[in-house]
Amino acid sequence: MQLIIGDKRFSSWSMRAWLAVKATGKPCEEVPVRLRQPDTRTQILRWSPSGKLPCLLEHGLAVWDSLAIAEYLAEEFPQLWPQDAAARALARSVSAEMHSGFAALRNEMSMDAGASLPGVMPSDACAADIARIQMIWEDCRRDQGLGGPYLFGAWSIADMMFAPVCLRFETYGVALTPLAQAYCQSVLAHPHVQAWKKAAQLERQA
Ligand SMILES: N[C@@H](CCC(=O)N[C@@H](CS)C(=O)NCC(=O)O)C(=O)O
Repeated sequence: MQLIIGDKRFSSWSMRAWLAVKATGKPCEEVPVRLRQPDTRTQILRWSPSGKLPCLLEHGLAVWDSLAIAEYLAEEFPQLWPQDAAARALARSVSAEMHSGFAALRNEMSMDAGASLPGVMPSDACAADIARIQMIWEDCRRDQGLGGPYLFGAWSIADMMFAPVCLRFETYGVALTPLAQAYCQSVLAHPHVQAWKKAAQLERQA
């Protein structure tokens, strides 16, 4: 299996797929592509027909788009989603909401993993995104998160979808409710998130 990813500093979508691969424990070759270079598009199109990363390659099959990759992996590793059907439906809902929404947050607080950039004043739209994300986290943690520190107790695709948001909140010093802050700390302490952040910091120094 190969996972084609963008820079660990910047590529939040790559991070989500990478976390899903890591959670499977399956051997996987990482193929990095530098973003923001003159030949980036050409390089990406060698692998991914959408011209976007991440892209997973296995058995001659290309799977692109972070959520499609997570779903592909979950067919073989169903433990990536919560086991209870109702919890799984909620986990899919919040993952899809993350995947298709929060444009203001993504534009105004772009990911620079491990950087410290406090002082950005969010627009009303960005503040609304931040409030909605905290509402999602509080609802999931309250209703489903009893068995562990994550949204549905155990580490799941839903947490992987929000992990880059936790990095952004850390980078931009976003003030959070106590419950959201505690959840964010749990995600940031996850060993796979730590590993991604460390690699991003090495990229910054290179
Ligand atoms: N919906 C896609 C979004 C993928 C995406 O926008 N990837 C960015 C990197 S984070 C990309 O490949 N950009 C192309 C470029 O920078 O040229 C997903 O979930 O994977």
